[in-house]
Amino acid sequence: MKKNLLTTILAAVGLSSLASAATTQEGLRVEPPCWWTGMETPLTLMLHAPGLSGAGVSVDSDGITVKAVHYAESPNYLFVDLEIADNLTPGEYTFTINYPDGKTETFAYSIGERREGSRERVGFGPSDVVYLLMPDRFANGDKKNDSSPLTAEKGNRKLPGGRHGGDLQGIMDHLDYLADLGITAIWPTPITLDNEPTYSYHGYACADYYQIDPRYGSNELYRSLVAAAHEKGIKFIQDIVPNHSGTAHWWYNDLPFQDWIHQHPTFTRSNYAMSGHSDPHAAQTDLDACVTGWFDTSMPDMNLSNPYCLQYYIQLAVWWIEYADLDGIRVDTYPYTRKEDISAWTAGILKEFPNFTLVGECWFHNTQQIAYWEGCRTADGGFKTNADGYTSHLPMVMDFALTDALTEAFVQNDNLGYDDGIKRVYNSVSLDFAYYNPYNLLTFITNHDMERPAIRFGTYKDPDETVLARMKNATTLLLTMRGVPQWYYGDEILMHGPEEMVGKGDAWWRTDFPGGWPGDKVNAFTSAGRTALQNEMFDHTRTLMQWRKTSPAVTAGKLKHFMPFGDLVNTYVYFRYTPDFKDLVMVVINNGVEPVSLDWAHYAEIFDAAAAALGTDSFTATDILSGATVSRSTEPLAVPGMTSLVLQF
Ligand SMILES: [Ca+2]
Ligand SMILES: [Ca+2]
Repeated sequence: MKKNLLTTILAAVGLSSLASAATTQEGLRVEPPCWWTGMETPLTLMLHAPGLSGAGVSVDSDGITVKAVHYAESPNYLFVDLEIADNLTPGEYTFTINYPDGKTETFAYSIGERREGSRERVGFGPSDVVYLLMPDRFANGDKKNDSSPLTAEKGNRKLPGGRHGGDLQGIMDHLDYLADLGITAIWPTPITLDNEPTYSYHGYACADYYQIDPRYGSNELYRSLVAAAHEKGIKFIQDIVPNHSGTAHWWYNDLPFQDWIHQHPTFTRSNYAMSGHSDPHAAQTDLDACVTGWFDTSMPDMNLSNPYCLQYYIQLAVWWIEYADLDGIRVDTYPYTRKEDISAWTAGILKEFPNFTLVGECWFHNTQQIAYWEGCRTADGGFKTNADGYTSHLPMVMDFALTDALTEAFVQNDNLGYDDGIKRVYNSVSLDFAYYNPYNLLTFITNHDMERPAIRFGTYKDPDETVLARMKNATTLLLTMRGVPQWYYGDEILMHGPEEMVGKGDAWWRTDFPGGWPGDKVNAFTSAGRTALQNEMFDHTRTLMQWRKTSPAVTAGKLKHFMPFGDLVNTYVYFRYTPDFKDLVMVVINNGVEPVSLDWAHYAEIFDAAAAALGTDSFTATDILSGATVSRSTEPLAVPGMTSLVLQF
């Protein structure tokens, strides 16, 4: 996205000081902390201070109209509906609160100028590779912020579930590493304040939606990081959780409304049964238990059926996109909110940013249930709608079914049943009819909630050649198959986690990237610091990620796949191609331990169509992985066991 640099700088300078002034003024909290002219989203300020109920609000500009003031059940809130004239001069305005007892109080509020082209920003998609990292575990660029006087949990790298000190500066310091690897987007797990007393590093129990956790940095540093990433051609995705907040959130002990969160006589956990949304036979009581139960004891469950709450969550997402210049949002626990409410939330964001990408975590094990949540735009300009009339408005969902399939497939290298081995992947992809756009699914080998592939494809011991071969094949699949590949930090070096952490939960697959901390004995950010095995994995990944950017067949082309069968029972062959066949890629993944021979004639339907389009029946390719030249001929194509070919014709 091209931007007017001067405008961006001026907006940044103008907003940074004012944004913090609005949130830190003694006794009064104002959210969102600033806003912009020319926004589609209606603006409702949430004011929080003792005794606000009954107060009036005025402002020193004809260009800003206080349309309505709403009181909450708590006496300490005001919700102020504002209308901002399109021609309002960007700047700082003074609002006056007139308390019922005659007292007055003023606060400054900044209405800035939007970034040029902000509304039209285009989100991430199939041309991208998304790098998922946990900021506490990737790199520690600032040891001074490992603990903060403002936060409860202090840094302690010895605790597997503790705060290890990774931060935004650490990401900033390794942008060159990431650009060299070939990723084009970064998705960090949540970076806003999580102030739980323990186990806060994951960030999913938010304590302040408008503040970057000080152990990660500041709002200003975050904005600088996104800008620096953009300079290197890397997009940025923010992880936002509209389903729940944290018990340490500032509003938890003074809720504006009793139904701001879902409350139960005693702690009630969600039944996690998200199937009720799409199940035509579901009992309402089961569905209610899913959407109103808490995800965990530290995570109050938000009620987006409360219109103020819904508006609050729409605004905060819009605010971060505009403030930080984002390219995407990853939505945690998407189906744990009532489906009408989460749909309204998503639609509210897309109203402001029609071409933006939100990807929802809809963690189901079968394709039909995942596809229910795909609510992408259709060719006629509407949104994909299910047979029962529901649309989520969600542009992208995650292909958990493919992850399940490949997890099983790549460890089955011998002695197969009919639907075993790589056939599992073929079978999963063959269900793509359920999607409106299967090319726009987020695909992944693993994420932060699953064991790493170096564990799943091997043992609890350190990875060996077998794990490497399986992981290379899985990587070839991920980076050439349809979809938007998402990569989990450290898999490029076969990160594994120590054996003593077996059975100790998710910290096992969230270990620190070696070399990310000052004084680390090993620095795997450099080839010199990696083992031979790690370098082979890194080079395989890097080669494919860098090449992928150059291949329209893979990033925008079609897919045709051939069933693993007969002598090729554990070999997956598929083609990616542009409609004009000018870019044609043949992928061969031999998941079996034995070498195989491919008969070119079996793939005649592709080569005949390409020959007709190109006016030649001579096809010579380069294997992107080995550099070898391969020509279609009457001789069979030999593929060694446990290897893959990526032939670009
Ligand atoms: Ca730090
Ligand atoms: Ca919920």
